[in-house]
Amino acid sequence: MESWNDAYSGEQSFLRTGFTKSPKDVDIAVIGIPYDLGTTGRPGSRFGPRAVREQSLAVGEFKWGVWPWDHDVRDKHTVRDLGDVTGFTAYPERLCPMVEQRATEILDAGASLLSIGGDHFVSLPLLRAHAKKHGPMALIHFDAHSDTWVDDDLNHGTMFYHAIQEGIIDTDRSIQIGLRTPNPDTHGIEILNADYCLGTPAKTVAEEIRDRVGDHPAYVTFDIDFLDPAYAPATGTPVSGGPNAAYARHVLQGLAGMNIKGADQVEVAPHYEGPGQITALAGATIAADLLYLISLAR
Ligand SMILES: [Mn+2]
Repeated sequence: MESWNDAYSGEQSFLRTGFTKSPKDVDIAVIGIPYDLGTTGRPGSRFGPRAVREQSLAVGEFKWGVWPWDHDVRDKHTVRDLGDVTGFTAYPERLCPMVEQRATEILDAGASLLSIGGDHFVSLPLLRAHAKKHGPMALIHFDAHSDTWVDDDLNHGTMFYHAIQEGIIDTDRSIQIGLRTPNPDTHGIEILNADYCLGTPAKTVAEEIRDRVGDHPAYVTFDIDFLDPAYAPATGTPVSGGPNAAYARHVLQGLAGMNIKGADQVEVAPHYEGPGQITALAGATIAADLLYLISLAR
């Protein structure tokens, strides 16, 4: 009799892809980064990777794949969960070197990388590792906030400013989607704000992202607060007036075939959930879509 692990039982690797330590012979590695010392508002996203992994067991329950993709990404590529990068809670200054080193190991082994945060600051060391391999990245950034505040502080509202200063983002090929907070300096990045998105079909937004990025090596970063708090209440800095989860997924699905080298899904802080773990469920679903985008680019 074929064994079947129900979503509520068994081990909790992302999409039940199985835990391993080494990136050897892995096509796409998934890591968690349980860090929230970069938050400026409500903390708690250190619990994000665990919550997203748990909900991913339901998202990935079907061996035919994730709706509406026409195949199972786990049949096409060897996907493994490499666990969490940890050991920096009392030493936040260790976060960047530790994450960059682990990401570099994974990329040097020939694997692609999907990361689960953690607050959004974790994208900085991840981008550093990707830029070392691919050169300055086109950033495709879903968020209610620009995260490009001009500030020497290293927090989850400034890391893309620092990435721009370091030259690891190609601003001419980068685009931010869903912004709905004051943003005095765009740094030359194209912005499709939340009001624009709400009046524009997802398909059109996806086409505009494609036009901006072209076939340049791209990194997708998805802050769960891109979604309206009705669909993602459990996050550090929610902002009303955003798109819903279906819209976000339609935009992501419209990016299939782009040259997406890596991605992260960040800012799920599960202790602010109401009933139903809807934020972590949205995070897990979007992370699965990101996995498909990385797979299709390989
Ligand atoms: Mn944000």
